[in-house]
Amino acid sequence: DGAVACLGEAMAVFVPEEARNTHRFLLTVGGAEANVARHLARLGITVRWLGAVGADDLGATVLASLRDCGVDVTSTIVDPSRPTALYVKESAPTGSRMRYYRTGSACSALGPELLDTVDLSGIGLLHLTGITATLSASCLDLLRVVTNRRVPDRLISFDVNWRPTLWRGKDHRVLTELANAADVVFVGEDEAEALWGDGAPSAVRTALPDPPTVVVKHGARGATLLEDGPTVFQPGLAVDVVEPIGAGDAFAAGFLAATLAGAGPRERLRRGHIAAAAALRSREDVGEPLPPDLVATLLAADPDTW
Ligand code: KDG
Repeated sequence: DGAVACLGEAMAVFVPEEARNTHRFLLTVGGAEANVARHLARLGITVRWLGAVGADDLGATVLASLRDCGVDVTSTIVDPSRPTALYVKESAPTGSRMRYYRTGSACSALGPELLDTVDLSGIGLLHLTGITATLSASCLDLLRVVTNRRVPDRLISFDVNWRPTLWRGKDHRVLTELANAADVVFVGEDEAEALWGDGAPSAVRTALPDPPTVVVKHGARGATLLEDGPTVFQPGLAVDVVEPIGAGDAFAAGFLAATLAGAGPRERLRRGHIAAAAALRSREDVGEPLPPDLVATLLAADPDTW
């Protein structure tokens, strides 16, 4: 079945109204897995979000945004005793910085018992990220159970999503373990360098020998696909970057949608870059998609002209 489920914390996000922080913020929506879900829905994929929000206005905003994009939110847990998570894109000398307000959030209370209440039959791909592993001990358990309880015909995709502030004081080796239990793994070169001391694709393969598909992202330079068969490098698109947070989620969605459609290696990477471009051009996590005629031109272009 082609349906996808994305499991992880969706968040309210305050984004500065202007490029320079004027102390006026726009209320938007983020959370890595929820971002992937929104991109996938816009690409025509049947997708469900698995997670929790508080019984509060921020939770209602999160759910409205997911619903508006076409994401199925009927499995959402609404927890009246905990708040919806929030983060703020603060301006910092090096660009935006994420400040989290998520301790004790509704999603942090999720655990393996979630699997007793949601029906995953019909789900052909389950998307997870390393962020969930940091939210609480029960969330880590949930990821462990999900990745151990493998079902034939259901792929698990895992974006490492290294977030050093969330891992402070915790043992991040579990990230490698979880990634190795997945079928498709996304990792940035910089993340690989932080985790394994080397971001080169060959070093990533040494750290992650098990997943059949590993994508190493080299920022604006491009991405490398490691699978059975030849290694494929696809340069990225030249984009006037407004704000980069969320681009990795968009990339994952574009790549996964193309994978589900049976596209070849280069097109899968290109679809990732095209989706990422939309996110890079917006201050929000998820931007407006590129116009379809531009997408068609980009897909048809020679790899070296990107
Ligand atoms: O990839 C974007 C995410 O980093 C952002 O939406 C917030 O989920 C988030 C996180 O935990 O960093």
